[in-house]
Formats: sequence, C-alpha cells, structure tokens
Amino acid sequence: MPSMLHNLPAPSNALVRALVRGTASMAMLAGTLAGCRAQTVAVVRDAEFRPAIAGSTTAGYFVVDNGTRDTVVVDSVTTPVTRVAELHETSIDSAGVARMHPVGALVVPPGSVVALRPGGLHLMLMDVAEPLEVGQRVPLTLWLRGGSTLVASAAVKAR
Ligand SMILES: [Cu+2]
Repeated sequence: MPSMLHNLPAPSNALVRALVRGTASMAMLAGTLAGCRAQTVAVVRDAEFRPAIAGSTTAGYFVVDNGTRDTVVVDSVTTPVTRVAELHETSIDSAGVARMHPVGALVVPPGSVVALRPGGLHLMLMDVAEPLEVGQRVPLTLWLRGGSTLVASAAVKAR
C-alpha cells in the first residue's frame, strides 16, 4: 500500500454517524457534492487589459458570471494601474459612427453573464501610470452594490 494512504485521516465520527443515519443524511451529503458543481457565487473571468505606454488610455475586458440568485450590480472598477477606470459602452450612432459613452453600472441578473468585449462594453483605463506590457498581470477590483467586491487578475494581451 502506498505510504500516502497511511497518512489519510480516518473519517470523522460525525461523517460516519451521518452516513449510518440513513436517507436524510445521504441526501444532505449528495446535496453537498452537487454543490461542488453548481455555481453559487459570482465570479469575474477572462479579464484582460490591452497593452499601453505610460500616460496613455487603454481598454480592459472581463466577464461577470453571476451564479447567485441575486442581481449583481457593479458600480465601479478599480485597478492600481490608473486612478481613473470607467465603465463604457461603444455604440453606433445614427450617422454610423462608433461612439463611447460612460455606463453608470453593470447589472448582472441572477444566473446570467455580462461580457465586456471589444466593440461593446469595456473598461476605459485613463492615463495609465506605468506601461502595460504583454504578459503582465494586473489586479482589478469590482465594487458591488451593497459593499462587497469581486477581485480578479487581468492578463495584458494584445488584441
Ligand atoms: Cu471607452
């Protein structure tokens, strides 16, 4: 027997008791295992910032995946690379010209996903303090209505 197996702790008495108690406990255990798959939290993924020279403006993108039963509202985003990061949306005006305008907040309904992608919603990073170089990782914080935050690490990537 491999030595690692010898080091495994014995199942706790509480777990053993739960297992022998019968169907209710088994259902509880099954629920716990199923919970490992079903997402019950809100997460930020696929965060990326475009490279930039110091003092210039660049864009950031990410996806908010809301696995909770509550609406998640992102009021603002901060990152150490700039003091001014704004949520923007690009849209095409009546003359066919692409224009950006600030978005007050990102609203992510329960069980849904909002993606910031080139040509649509994006994070505008103004006057970046340091150059952003491909391969770097930059932390970002999403400030949610209600006072909690979501944190992520954005990869600096060329488009
Ligand atoms: Cu913009």
